[in-house]
Amino acid sequence: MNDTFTSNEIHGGTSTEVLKRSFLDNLSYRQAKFPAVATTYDHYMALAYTVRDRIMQHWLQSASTYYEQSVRSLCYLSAEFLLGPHLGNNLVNLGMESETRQAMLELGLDLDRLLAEEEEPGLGNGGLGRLAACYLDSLASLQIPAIGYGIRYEFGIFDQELKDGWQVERTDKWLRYGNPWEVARPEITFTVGFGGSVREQVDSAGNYQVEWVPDRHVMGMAYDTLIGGYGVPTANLLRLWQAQASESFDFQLFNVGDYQGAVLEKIASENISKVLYPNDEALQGKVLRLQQQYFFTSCALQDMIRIYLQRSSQLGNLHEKFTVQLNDTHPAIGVAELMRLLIDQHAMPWELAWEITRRTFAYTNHTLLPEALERWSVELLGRLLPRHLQIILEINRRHLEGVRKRYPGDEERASRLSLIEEQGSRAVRMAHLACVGSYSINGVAELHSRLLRDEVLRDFHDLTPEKFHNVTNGVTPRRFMLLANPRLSALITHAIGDGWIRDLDQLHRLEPLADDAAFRAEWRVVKRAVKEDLAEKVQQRTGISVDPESLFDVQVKRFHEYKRQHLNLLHILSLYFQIKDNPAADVTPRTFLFAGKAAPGYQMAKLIIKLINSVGEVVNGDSDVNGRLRVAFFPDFNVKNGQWIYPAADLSEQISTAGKEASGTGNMKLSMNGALTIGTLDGANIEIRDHVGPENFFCFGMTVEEVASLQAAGYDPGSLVRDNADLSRIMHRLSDGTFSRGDTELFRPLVENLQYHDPFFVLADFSSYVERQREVSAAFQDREVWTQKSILNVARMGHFSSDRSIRDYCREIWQIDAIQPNGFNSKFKP
Ligand code: HBZ
Repeated sequence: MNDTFTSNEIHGGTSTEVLKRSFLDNLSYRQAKFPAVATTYDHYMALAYTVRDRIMQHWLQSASTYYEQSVRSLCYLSAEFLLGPHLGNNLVNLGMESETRQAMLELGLDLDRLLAEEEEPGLGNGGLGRLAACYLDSLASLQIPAIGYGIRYEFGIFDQELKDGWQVERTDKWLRYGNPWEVARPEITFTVGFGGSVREQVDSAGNYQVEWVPDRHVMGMAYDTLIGGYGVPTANLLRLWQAQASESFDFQLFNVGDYQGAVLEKIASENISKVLYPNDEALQGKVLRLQQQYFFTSCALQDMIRIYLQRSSQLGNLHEKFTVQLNDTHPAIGVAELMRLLIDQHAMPWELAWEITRRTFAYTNHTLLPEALERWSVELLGRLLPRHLQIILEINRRHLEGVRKRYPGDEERASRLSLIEEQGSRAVRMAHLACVGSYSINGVAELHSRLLRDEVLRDFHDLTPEKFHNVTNGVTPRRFMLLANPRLSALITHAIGDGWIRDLDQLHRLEPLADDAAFRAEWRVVKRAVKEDLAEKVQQRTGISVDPESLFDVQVKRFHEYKRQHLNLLHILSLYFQIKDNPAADVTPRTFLFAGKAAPGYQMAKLIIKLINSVGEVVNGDSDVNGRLRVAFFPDFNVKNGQWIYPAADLSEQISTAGKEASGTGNMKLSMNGALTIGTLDGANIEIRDHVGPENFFCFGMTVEEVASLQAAGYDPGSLVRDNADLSRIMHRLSDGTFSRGDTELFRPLVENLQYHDPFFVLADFSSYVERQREVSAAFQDREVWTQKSILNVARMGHFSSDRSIRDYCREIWQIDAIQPNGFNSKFKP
């Protein structure tokens, strides 16, 4: 071994010389390529390994410290982690971007080209999955001992393409060329059972015993991804489970000569982690989905118990060493699974097991939409997990016994609080299971938490008010400012130092600079440059040329009727017809940029995508418009593309029906990058407006209360169309073929839905929206005032860092402290 370098330096040093050497080593010994034949992808891989080794050093140190000190840890259980590309983020968090760029340069390579090679792990649908990823970043950055547990989907969220304006789904083969960021752990494998029956018997000592005999076993194997904190020597684990066929079972079939059967069995088992369900906010009730949920939750809990038993011989204090956060109800079956593990596998009495379980779990709700609240039919659950159904029914029996004692004679309340829905076919209400089995229940923005307390979970709030909390969501400024917007970050750091990156409240120090004309000019130079970058991408991806001087009006998020992308469209049409009436009209030039995926089975959402593209085709090509309005749909919205889009927005569209968006997090990413928001009083918009100041936020539309009273009074959208000439014309033109090459049927479902039902009150908020948009257009004409508002938005967004959210969780819910890894030998030495 060459003694010029210690192993720490080879794998941990960040000088240009050491980086070059490690990189070349990895190219040879891990990627097995010599320089003359190495491709750009090989270079990316070699660099990824080089960086991973450095995080690995931090992880070894963190893990050994956690072990020695037997610390209290968080387990974050989530069916989704929407991580986004690792390389750039890890370089930023390790503080080695410029050395790396230099090292690559000296080897004749361009770091940006290597960065572009990475296929992002799209293991999530949208906000919920991305929130989990932001929280992992903040947990590591705040040095909180934590493990993220989820599923290693072979196919993540589909890639979106557009064909003739329609969304087309393509499979996401992110693992095709290997994943340098993960470490396979074949030694960490657990067995998960499905189906079969429950046998009850009394043993020779007279003890009542229950044995679940599944008819099928699947193995879950761990794959670890290291999550390094920003500017600290801490790294935590994201442990994702992959399903594998259990060999013993295959062999049984194999031995009786049923080779086909054995192979089919193997395929069925491995299907469990095959693909992410691409539905957000809608129930599918598919058995494979329940298998996924139980599979990863069981593996996570078994792993947690394994880790606990390394340091302790009995499980009575499990809840003191671990707390488990349930990211929505997707892992809520864990309540029954922990009971089963403690009672059936570790011979614990019910009462003690229940005490531990109740003190272990905490539950975050992410939706108020009734159709998104998970319910599993009793029949299906009993077939797949008979022992768990039995446990759930016993939890419910005891729970309702308590309810009846507390509210004698109030049978209606008891049935509302039951874990079982009795109407129609019986179903287990997973949110109720999570509430009863947890010590904490939280919503993700103040309004959302209030609506949970007062409406959706009102009876639970009456029962156990002390369990209820709010933790408003946040996003990581490392990925969404520092990495996505290096120009703005450099300007901010130049003005106030770099303390804001770890303490986002320091952005407040920008406030006085909003009044500094020279600073405003620099701010505009940055905005202009990032808009040019985006304009180039838009041209590449859509063929549409957009003017960086125009107002960039951006709505990027999943497609859903409650998010009301079609309200935005109605405004575009209103402007368009204004120009058609008077081509000389004074309109503020705007680029309307949309991006987002629709669930493949959600026809209305897909039709809205088609309509955006159809309107774009007409508007963009109309010589009366003369380039003043541009409509572009940026395909395949994902983390990587988001990083291009967020920095370039002038206006952020957050226009959901009040009471429907639990929080929103794109609203935060856009405002942090200097966009002004046009938004309803929904989700975290309300808190954003409170922080940035109502004068720097364009608020419109009905409040939650107004929506409720309109609904109660009987809403008639048709009358709004009749009474509003602008709206009548738009609705008419949507159905007369103007935007559908003469086809009068194409958009009929959309138009009729609005005219006759309008479940999300699009038409009811139309006038208020258009009026506010007029103010936006006027405000954008005064660039000095606009810039001032943009600076104040950024200066006042510190509250929406995910670091603040994690601190809130630690203090109010988890009771976990930060830990410094000890004995560390690097520039990160604490
Ligand atoms: O969670 C979102 C909320 O809609 C959004 O308001 C909030 O900011 C965000 C983070 O708290 N919810 C989702 O993204 N939900 C899903 O993606 C989802 C995925 C699978 C499901 C159900 C919902 O089965």
